[in-house]
Amino acid sequence: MRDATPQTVYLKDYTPPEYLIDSVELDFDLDAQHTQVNSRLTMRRNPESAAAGVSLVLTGEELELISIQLDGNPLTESDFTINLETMTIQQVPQQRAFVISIENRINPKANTALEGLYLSSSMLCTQCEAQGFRKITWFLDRPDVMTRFKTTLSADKTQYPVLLSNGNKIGHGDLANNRHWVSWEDPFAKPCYLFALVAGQLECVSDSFTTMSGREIALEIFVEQHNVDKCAHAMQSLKNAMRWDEDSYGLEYDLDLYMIVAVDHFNMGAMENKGLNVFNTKFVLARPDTATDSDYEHIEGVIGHEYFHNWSGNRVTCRDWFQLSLKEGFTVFRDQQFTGDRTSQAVKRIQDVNALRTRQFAEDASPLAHPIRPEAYIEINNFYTLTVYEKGAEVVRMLQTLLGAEGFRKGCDLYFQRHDGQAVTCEDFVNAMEAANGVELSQFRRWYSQAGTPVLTVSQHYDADAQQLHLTIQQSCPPTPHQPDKAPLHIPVKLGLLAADGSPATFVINGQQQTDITLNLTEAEQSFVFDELAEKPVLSLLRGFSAPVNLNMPRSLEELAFLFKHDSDTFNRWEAGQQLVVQVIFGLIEDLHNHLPLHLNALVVEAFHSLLNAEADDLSYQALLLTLPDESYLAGQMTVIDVDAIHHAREFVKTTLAHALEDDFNRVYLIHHRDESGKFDADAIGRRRLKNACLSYLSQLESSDSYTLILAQFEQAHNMTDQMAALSVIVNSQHPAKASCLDKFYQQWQQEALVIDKWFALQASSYMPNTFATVQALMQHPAFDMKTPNRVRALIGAFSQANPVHFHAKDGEGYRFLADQVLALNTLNPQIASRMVTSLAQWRRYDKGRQKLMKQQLQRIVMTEQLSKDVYEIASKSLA
Ligand code: 0A1
Ligand code: ZN
Repeated sequence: MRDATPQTVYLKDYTPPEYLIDSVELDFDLDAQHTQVNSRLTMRRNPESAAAGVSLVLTGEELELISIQLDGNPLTESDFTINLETMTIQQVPQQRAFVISIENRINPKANTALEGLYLSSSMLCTQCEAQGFRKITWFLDRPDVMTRFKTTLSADKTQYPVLLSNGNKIGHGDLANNRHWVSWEDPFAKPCYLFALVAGQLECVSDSFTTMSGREIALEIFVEQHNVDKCAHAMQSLKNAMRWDEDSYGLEYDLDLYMIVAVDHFNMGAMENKGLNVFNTKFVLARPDTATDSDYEHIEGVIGHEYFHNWSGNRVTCRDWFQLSLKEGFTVFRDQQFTGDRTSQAVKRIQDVNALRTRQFAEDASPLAHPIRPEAYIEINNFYTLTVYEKGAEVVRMLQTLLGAEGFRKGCDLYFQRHDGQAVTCEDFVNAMEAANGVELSQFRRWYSQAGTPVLTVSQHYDADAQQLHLTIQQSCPPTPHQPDKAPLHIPVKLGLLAADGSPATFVINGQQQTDITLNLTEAEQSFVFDELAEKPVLSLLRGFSAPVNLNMPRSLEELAFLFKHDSDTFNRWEAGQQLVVQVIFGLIEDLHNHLPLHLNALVVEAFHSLLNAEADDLSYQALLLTLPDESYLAGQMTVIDVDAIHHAREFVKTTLAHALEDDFNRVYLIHHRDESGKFDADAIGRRRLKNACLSYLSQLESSDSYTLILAQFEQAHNMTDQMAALSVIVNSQHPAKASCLDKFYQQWQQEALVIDKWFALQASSYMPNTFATVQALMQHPAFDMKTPNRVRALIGAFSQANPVHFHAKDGEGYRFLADQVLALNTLNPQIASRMVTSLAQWRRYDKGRQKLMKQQLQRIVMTEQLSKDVYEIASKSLA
């Protein structure tokens, strides 16, 4: 909990560490409530540090000191001082190495913040990123202090038969009183945020992988016994990731052992601790009847992400936490490429852009906006954001676009070669890209320091006499906190032109004949001329979403329908369909505001009709083409967000399409409906996606035929994708069997925590009336638990982040409810509490009435005593 004024940490204040820790020996005497940690730090002064002074400041929080020695001599009260977050030893040797030995005690069971050493179910585990190691023992808890770790764990043999830490197992043995010990040594120096230990009754699923140089790596996944049958997919994913990193980046695994442990209680998705990843069970466990196709994909993606960190994060790590995007943006980019290669690049790109535009763009447009390399923070855990991760990945993708795949790879090779074993900065990454390619990227660097989503305003003019297309693009970027004015960015803009028959149009630019091009936008306004165009072309701009920007380009519905049919760029074809519907929905919202009757433009019906009757080879892509823009995306496009009108207009479009194209939806549903449970190839997944997209439209009919079809799917499904798809449309309709289906589902799956999370989330995000009462009732459900982050996210998170209509109820009950839960979570788990506050951050985007109600709750939160730094930072910045 915070003291009176939480301190802000600034990037500009960075100085190298005054001391280094060359090696550490850690001994843990493990117990759920009384764990003793003995550490032996071999240290020396850092020759790179310019600081004067002979004292040593170690970080430590919530630790009970037993003893401390310097070079074997006990220190007394006058030799050191301890406050909330530090221990200062008055004097340490300056000219030679010295050893600090500390004994301290911690209580894992009392640790509900899930940072440091904690208890998850009956298992002990650690989470040290970003600054959790200081809750284990006093240390130099900063990523630029890299240390060789040797760790010995001792514990009761019955309760904790498995004892794991980083690196290689170097010894084990029995002790008195049914206890035993295991020693581990990690040969690679690492920052302490990559330290991990796990102890518990765990089963091991094992396999092996032969690397490109022929080394055999043991692969081990540790889970509780009842989950042993849900590890096969994670194991296969790990092997796929290892092979992919060799093939795509030439990067090989370095230890002889790679371990993954799945835990029920985890604040995030997973953690890349060296050789010992700790995962949220959500991203490991899968069986066809318990996990959906999307779950399967996410598992492979997260397993890949953590594995890729072994190079982009561990072998080359961050100098300080402001550089977080150095490892996260790059690693997200790598996992996106991996998933695209494993599934469909077209589909993956659309999913990623959709998530970026609905969620990261909202962050960029809020008081919490920050550059991918932030300049200040109060609590670093608040900066594991969509901006650092997802926008960070877009910045890396732009580098690849600008340098080409080969040039980018050369840059990566140089980066890993130059910096292996070092803690470096985003600047070092860009420097390597420049040096490997002989280019200059100074303007591009602004992407690291400027926040906000740029807007490109586009105008075009076709000159028939000159057979030329003139294109003018202006760039601007709205003000963000502490950044009222923005300098122009270097923005790669990919484009192509279409001829009247839909085929690619050839054009001449800079004397070269082409069918597509990447323009380098560097000025506030720039014009481009495309020659030798005998007829007026249709512009397909920002292909593949080549930069994370908003486009302001007037286009007719006819032009969008044309691109939706013909664009050869899969992203822009999907995007044209989205923008077509967006424009139509905004027209409907205006009609609603003017109390006019609603009519759906025939162009939309026609576009969907021909889509449903066209041949398609990527069915997952086809399903995306059929999916209407999310309500949160639509909200992001409105000056004053009107959640009710958005919902009403979107539902109107969906229902009207369902009535107009009922036969098509039924036919396509039946073509693809078959039982292929257990099959996860692209075709089977695509068939399920397309079929379930049709089912979702058919459910809008609220007819006895549609009820029968949906219920049959629910009852006959042998895979979670189909069962969930059916239950989801049942919950969001007036289906007469709703209550019994929900009940049946619960009875069927009550032993499977991850499936019960889905059951909570589905109900919390329902648009149907009475949802708020349901949410309140679910808070009292015996299966609800505030100490389990997955459950909190499933109920409180889904309600506040995925249910705009009910969360933003006019009377403010949703806001009050959220603030109540934030305050309850504040003491239990500040990280989860502060994540929940972010739903209120966008308060300025709503009408005056809602603004007032949201602001009231933020103020109520800020005024609360004993507020954690995490919650204080988000709530106070939201109000600023
Ligand atoms: N580095 C991990 C994410 C992570 C960050 C913080 C955590 O605890 C506060 C846990 C995990 C990743 O990117 O996967
Ligand atoms: Zn990561």
